[in-house]
Amino acid sequence: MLGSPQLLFYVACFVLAESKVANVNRHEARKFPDGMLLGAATASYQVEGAWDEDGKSENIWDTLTHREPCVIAECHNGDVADNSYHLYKRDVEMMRELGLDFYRFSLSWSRILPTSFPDKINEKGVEYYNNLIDEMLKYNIQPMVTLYHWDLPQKLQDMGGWANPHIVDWFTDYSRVAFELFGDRVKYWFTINEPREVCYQGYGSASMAPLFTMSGYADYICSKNLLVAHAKVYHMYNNEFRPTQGGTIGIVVSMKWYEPVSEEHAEAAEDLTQFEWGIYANPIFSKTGDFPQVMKEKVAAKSKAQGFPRSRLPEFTPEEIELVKGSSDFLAINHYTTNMVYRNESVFGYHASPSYYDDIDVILYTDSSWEGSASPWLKVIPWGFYKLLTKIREDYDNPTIFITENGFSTRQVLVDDDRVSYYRQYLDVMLDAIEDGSDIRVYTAWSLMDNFEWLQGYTQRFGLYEVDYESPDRTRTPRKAAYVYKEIIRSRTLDFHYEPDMTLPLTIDEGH
Ligand code: GBE
Repeated sequence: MLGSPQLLFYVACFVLAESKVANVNRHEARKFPDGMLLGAATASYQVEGAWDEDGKSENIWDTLTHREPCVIAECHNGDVADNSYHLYKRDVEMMRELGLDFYRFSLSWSRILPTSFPDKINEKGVEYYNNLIDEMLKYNIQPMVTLYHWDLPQKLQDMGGWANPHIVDWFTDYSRVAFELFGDRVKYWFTINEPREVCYQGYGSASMAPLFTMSGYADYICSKNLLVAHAKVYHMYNNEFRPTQGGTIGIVVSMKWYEPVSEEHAEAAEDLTQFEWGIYANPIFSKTGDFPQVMKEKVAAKSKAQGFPRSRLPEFTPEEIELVKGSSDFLAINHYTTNMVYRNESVFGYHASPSYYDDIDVILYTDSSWEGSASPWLKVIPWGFYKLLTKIREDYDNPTIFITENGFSTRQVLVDDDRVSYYRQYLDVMLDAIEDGSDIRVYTAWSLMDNFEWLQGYTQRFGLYEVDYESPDRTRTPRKAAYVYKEIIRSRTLDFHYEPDMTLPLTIDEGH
């Protein structure tokens, strides 16, 4: 019977018809919910340049890139970067070309407070941010401001940076100045961008400034201080500024999805999740607060076996647990990609000990069959984003979510079909999660334009606009993804079939 050509014909017709239906459904144009805000982001050190102009003092990225220029790809640095300090009007023009609802940027601490402290406020630095904010507001583009996106004043680093508990006061004092100066016009605040990258990459794995390698010690101390500093600033805003300024404030956490290689590795994936971002989400968004239980237990057990008199993971006092719990109006997520995870005998002794990854006892990797980008770590796995959003909805009682970064890297190229495809697929599953009930209010493309990609310099490009680093005026040119994103924002619709005409310039629409 199986051999019957007639039956095979029917089966084939059925399969074709079904797959066509599935495809059409998948690619039907989809509306974004009313009120959803669509924008793009950058960060101070990555775009501003003007590293020593008008009274700005040095931060840890200035120091790193000058002291050890060639730890950065092609010995690049952010001395000029996109020169946004001087070209902010062009930046706002691009925001208008795209029709952005908002623009997320960060403040340079050492530009506003050259001594690191509020004893002296640098008028010129303040003027730059006032100009940028006012220019945006003129065209109804909301500023969303990150207080700290990795460029710590060098003096504070010399005093231990995030490993010194006094950072709580330093960060609170600086943040108060920012609220006082800009809070009349800025209604969306983010305290700290990506604590994991600040603490683990900065103090543990030497992959961000200040390039320390004290994994399993300094990274944990940093995490605790950072959470307390964040919470103090949250409560300060709440008590001293929200009553008159009426804005909203929260923390930005980088979250990958961790997929177990099979069901038997589910626990390994969950453990890793708790170490990687539960460490920041649990103290703020769980009902109990505090570091995740599994993390406390694992680090305490390892520390004991290693002969330490106490856990290498510092403890919160009961007051600190209460202070940190609930200290965010929303959960802001930066999401890019997914990793596979497993745990078997081969993991024991695999990582240096003591260290952060040795405490977790897992191995992670990206599958070689996955579609890649210009960044080795960034693979295109939209289903991971969907699973992540589902987990957050379930674990933390459906918090309000802002997607504060999502994006894809290429080399220099204007027709960036792979970036277009990435954005469409990730937005598509985000809309699936919203349909399932996730409360997602904000979506942010990383990035408005190419910029200084940290240790990768200008070799990996995330921009909707390409930046020409050979030209003195850092010419910005819209990529295909810019045309596509503009149409998404204009129509409030995700349409996989839209093809822009790139022979036409990307111009400012009426009303923008
Ligand atoms: C964001 O971090 C940052 O907020 C933004 O500043 C940055 O430009 C953007 O991502 C694009 O990278 O070889 O696997 O060890 C790991 C996202 C590099 C989180 C990539 C650093 C993901 C943290 C390199 N990761 N990133 S490796």
